[in-house]
Amino acid sequence: MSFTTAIQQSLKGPSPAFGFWLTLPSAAVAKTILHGASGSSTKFSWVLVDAEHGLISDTHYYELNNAVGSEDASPIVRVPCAEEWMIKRALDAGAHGIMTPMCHSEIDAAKIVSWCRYPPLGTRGYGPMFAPHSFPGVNPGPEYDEGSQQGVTISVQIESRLGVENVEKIAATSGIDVFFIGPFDLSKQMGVTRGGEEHEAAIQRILAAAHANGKKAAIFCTDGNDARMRAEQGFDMISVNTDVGVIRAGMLNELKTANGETVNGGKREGY
Ligand code: 3PY
Ligand code: MG
Repeated sequence: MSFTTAIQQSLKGPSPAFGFWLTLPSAAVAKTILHGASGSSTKFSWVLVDAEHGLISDTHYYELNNAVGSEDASPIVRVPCAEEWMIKRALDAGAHGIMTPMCHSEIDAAKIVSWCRYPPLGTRGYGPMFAPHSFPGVNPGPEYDEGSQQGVTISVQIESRLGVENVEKIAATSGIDVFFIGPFDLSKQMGVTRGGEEHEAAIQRILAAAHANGKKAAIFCTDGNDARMRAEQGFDMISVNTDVGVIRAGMLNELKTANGETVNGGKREGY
């Protein structure tokens, strides 16, 4: 069995790799969304397991990674910050990919790649007793050890003014697979309006830099319309919505309908 993941397969396909944000430490929520999506013309190929802002921590990684992996989707763990030990813990618990917030330079990017790979390619410490469990068909030992060297998807978030200024250099860093835009932080860190001209110019600069270097560009969206617009712009990987965003909006809309109010599906302002 060759080492392959749902996200890597999906990124090779003709349409964007759609995923969603998991902020609740619940395998049941993840599986409720993923399971039995076969009737649909598209499916989620990845789930962002959010240990930066979500209620998820290190102790939840193993169960969540296995739940997502068992549904033919890839768990990608967003670690709280770009540190070697945090990335190691996520990978050892079976993440198919990692995401790090706030990548500001090519020096940051090169370190992150090194932390994801065993020597001689990098400095990842060895001990993947549990990592293969979330990779269907991948055996412990050489199959995981060798396959994961290139098979783990490495994403860095560009979401600061410095990150945008350095994005062409960061995008040229070998080993980073995906440049993931965090639009909320990007607007706050740049001190510009989200959705305004400067914000959008920065987003387009990141997209262009990724593609000019043969890399994938990804973005966080707040609903399906936002996601469709980014798909039409050529983004390769798109987060459509969050678990809590959908639960809250869905429940409030049902309440409005029950109360005889019009439901217009308006865009929300936050996560
Ligand atoms: C941001 O918008 O800042 C993100 O990191 C997406 O979650
Ligand atoms: Mg962010």
